[in-house]
Amino acid sequence: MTDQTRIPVKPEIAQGASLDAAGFQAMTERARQDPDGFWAEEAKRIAWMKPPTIIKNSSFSGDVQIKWFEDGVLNASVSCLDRHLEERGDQTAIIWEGDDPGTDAKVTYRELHERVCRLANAMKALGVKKGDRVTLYLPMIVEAAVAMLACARIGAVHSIVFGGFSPDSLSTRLVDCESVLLITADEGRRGGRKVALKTNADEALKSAPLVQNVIVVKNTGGDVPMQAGRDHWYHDVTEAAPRECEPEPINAEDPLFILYTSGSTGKPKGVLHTTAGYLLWTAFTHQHVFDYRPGEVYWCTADVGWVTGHSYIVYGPLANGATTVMFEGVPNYPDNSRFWQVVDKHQVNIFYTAPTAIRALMRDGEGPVKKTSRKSIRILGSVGEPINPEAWLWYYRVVGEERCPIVDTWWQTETGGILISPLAAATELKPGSATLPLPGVLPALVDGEGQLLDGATEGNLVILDSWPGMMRTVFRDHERFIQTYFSTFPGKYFTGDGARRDEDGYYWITGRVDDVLNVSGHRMGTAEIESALVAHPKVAEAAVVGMPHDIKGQGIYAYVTLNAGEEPTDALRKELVAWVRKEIGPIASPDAIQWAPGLPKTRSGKIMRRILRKIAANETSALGDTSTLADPTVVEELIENRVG
Ligand code: 6R9
Repeated sequence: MTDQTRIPVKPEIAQGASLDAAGFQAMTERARQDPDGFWAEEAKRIAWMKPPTIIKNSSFSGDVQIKWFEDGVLNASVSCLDRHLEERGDQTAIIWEGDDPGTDAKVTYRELHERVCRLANAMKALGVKKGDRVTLYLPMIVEAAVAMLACARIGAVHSIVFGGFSPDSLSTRLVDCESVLLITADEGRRGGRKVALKTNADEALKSAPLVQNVIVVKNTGGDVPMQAGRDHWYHDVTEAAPRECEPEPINAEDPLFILYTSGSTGKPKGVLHTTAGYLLWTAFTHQHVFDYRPGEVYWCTADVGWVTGHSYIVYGPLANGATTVMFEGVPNYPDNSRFWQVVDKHQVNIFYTAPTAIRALMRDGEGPVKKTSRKSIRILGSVGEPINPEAWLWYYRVVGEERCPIVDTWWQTETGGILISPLAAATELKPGSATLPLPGVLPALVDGEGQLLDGATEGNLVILDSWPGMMRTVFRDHERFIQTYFSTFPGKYFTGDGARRDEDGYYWITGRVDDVLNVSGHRMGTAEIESALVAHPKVAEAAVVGMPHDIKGQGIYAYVTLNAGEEPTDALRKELVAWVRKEIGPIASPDAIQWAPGLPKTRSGKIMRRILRKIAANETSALGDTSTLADPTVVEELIENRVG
């Protein structure tokens, strides 16, 4: 398989789609020629209280101001709930699938509306006002979506902290945005284990004095201490609250939420998204990228603690009146067939997951997939990291049985929603490529000096102008916003990613540019080498970093996880070096291969390369912040068995 492999849109997929290839082209053209006219028209997706007359007002230079629809007034929860009641009040809005296969629930739009209103009223009764920050530290339960929308209902700004984060991480985030209310649960469930949310929260609250109230969902029924005056049971406060709550009028540019994300330096940044542009972007992209059709069941396996959960479990799907699945569990519990069992059980039509999950499942072979039907699936999606062609093809052939297009969606917490991706019903696919920008998105590649590069080339991925869904600032640190995203290449938004563009204008994301290697003067994407390694039949996963090298400047250090049952021998090590030489060329030969039973990953599944670079460089005394690691013991093992 090469870059030349193409998978055209199948007629049965294009049939009846909201956007086919011609439609996509025409839309891209319209968005380019008359952005204001185009987005004014698209803004009709939103249920406005007062429609905007001003469309776009933004500048990537100087102070960097980004405003969309600035005189419009709306309430995001009305677009996600109220306006659906007449036509689809009794349609399922959320299918909840519990960690334990025996547990599930369906919530209609009408029920969701009532639950949101009750919690919104309960929050008001506790003194929460428009503009106040509310932190959510919840498992993947329906109440998480209810709490997000209840905040939106009263104009409070939610900040979700992933339920796997430590008390320390929670308290830093509570303090940074000065939250007045925390919504949590007694315990969460994941892979058959309990997660001590309330206990963690109590610990975090010791150093977050501004939090006045805590609302606690009784989820597992575990015994947890409740502090009188501060802690309130969710069921008590919501049962006592009225079932109707007038939506607060919100300006288009008022904040909807803050989400903390880590950069290459410093403490996590509070990425701030505002209301109208974000909502419009998630609805627009959810419809066209996945070709969502009314009545379909859509499942994004992310956690609401990450941006993917915000945009593509809650806001985008609900704004489109979709049926969205919320899964509390993990792909391998009770066994590694779980994803596909859930697909069959709820007859999922659109399935959206991460390459890390695909590679993990691929490691166990086809058996667990093949014993399920998966006939309901029409569209597959991928997000979070570059998907290597090997995993792409496995996903395509084994999971989708060559019937379903894969949309490889490139975007970031900062971008609010998908920017570069195939449209399921409109784009010819190339395995491993995120393909083309969506209408209204202007990506470009620049060299190290910021010079624009033309044609088929490789460079730093920047975006030239604003789109409605992008972040507006770093919460209370606009200077850091400018510094992080607009100072490397002045006047352009710098993504931090590198990409290649081929003759057809297709983008191939090569990974964070901080991971680009320079070996004997040759630039190389770590993803390229990883992809080659993973293509070897005995390799399950690989992570490649640069290491200091006397002669070459940088050498290639590869961490390799083998498939279950494979023996890590010296012969295999040699075989892999030869394999990479063959796949990419001699310049890509790994200088060191370390067998890695596991790789250090964040809880969202991203490999922490910073740590791998330090180990490769033998700088293990200064590993830096490891608090976001899913399993810190992995690091000790790697240090012990360092090569060289
Ligand atoms: C949505 C999300 C953003 C970073 C981004 C890039 C990587 C995400 C990708 C991808 C290649 C894709 N990334 N999707 N790389 N292909 N389809 O993941 O947001 O957690 O902020 O991460 O993830 O490196 O810069 P976030």
